[in-house]
Amino acid sequence: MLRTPAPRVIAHLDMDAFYAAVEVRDDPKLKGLPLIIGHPGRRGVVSTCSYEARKFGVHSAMPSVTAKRLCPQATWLRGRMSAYVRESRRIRSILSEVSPLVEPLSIDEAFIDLTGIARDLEDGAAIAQRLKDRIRERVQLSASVGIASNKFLAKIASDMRKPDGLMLLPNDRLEELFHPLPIERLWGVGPRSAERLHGGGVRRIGDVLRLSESELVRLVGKRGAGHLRRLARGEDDRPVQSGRRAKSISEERTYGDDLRDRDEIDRAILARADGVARQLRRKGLTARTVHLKVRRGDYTTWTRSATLPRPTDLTEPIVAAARELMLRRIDLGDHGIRLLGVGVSSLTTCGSGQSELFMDDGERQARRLTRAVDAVRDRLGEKAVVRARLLKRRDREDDDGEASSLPAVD
Ligand code: TTP
Ligand code: MG
Repeated sequence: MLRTPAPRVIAHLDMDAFYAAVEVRDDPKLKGLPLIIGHPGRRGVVSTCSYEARKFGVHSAMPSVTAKRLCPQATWLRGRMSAYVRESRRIRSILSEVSPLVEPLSIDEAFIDLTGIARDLEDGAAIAQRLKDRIRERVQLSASVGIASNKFLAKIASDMRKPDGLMLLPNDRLEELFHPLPIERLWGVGPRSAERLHGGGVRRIGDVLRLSESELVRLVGKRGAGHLRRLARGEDDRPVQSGRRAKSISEERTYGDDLRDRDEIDRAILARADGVARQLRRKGLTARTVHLKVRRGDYTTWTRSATLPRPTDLTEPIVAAARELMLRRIDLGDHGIRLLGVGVSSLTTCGSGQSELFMDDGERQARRLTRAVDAVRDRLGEKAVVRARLLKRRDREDDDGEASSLPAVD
């Protein structure tokens, strides 16, 4: 007789106010204060902030000028990426003590497959509590964990009791706990599709299931409707995938004559970012962290990283982050650039294309164009389609020799 497989037990763990929490731990004077991590300058943005600062409405990715207006008394710190990466590794190693199947999603979150380790979801929650205790003991930081039968629900759950939360979201309590959440919480529902859904009277996740098939199709298309319905029912069969795949992807190039001109530097960033983004798409991965490596004419070498608001496999967000790093975090002095590299890490496997269905029109268009360009390049070679921006001084890019890989950053 065939036995139905035992239900899965999946945990999603996300550290609380991660960068800010590391700073408070290392300088207890900051405890209890509104603390903002980010660049306070005119064009800066907030990376994250303490929960005390969130009470004033400050949040990640907010322009620093807005944050200053909302919370003028906040303490600002630029952040110490190397410290956050070190803590992230320590936390991951604690997670690996609990299960061999750990899938890191970003610097401060991961899925942990507890199937076969926990007897059921309740037992999973008990293990998660011990995991939280262990993290607090060893790295003095607090984490929030969601436990459910799949990745999607576990991720929703970890966010429900933040900070320092532990949330069990069993299938028989979806109506009570999951369906009242705003529709925006469904994976891939961006501002525009949310607007369309609101127009059709869909504001909460449960509303999706109350709508007739034809009404839902009218709002988000046929494929969109199928995916929305599956998510609203809390269905997701993606496996937790641990390591072994690439941890970072990068391209770098050395220049015979140092790059000095702002425009030249911009084009070099664009060319490397474009190559990296293409590799991401080929491998079906998205990245959340962007790295810029610069060697000046005097051989001083810098590597700087930034976290993107959400994972991407498109050129533009990678270029934007790399340019920002070049502008703000690298001091060229009077020197030119001898070597320039762009890399990405915090890689995750793309979803099954679901998120794309609910993208904003602009984003969907960008992605379609990207796919078309990829297809031409696959058939005719990388140089068959060259970005207009790169065409101007193509001679320069062509002379620069082969791209090579940066060492893995993560
Ligand atoms: P998050 O887990 O999104 O945020 P958080 O850990 O600060 O707070 P929460 O308690 O809500 O989980 O991101 C993890 C870290 O990634 C965050 O501490 C800083 C960085 N980050 C950015 O640099 N920019 C961003 O836009 C976001 C969202 C995060
Ligand atoms: Mg977090």
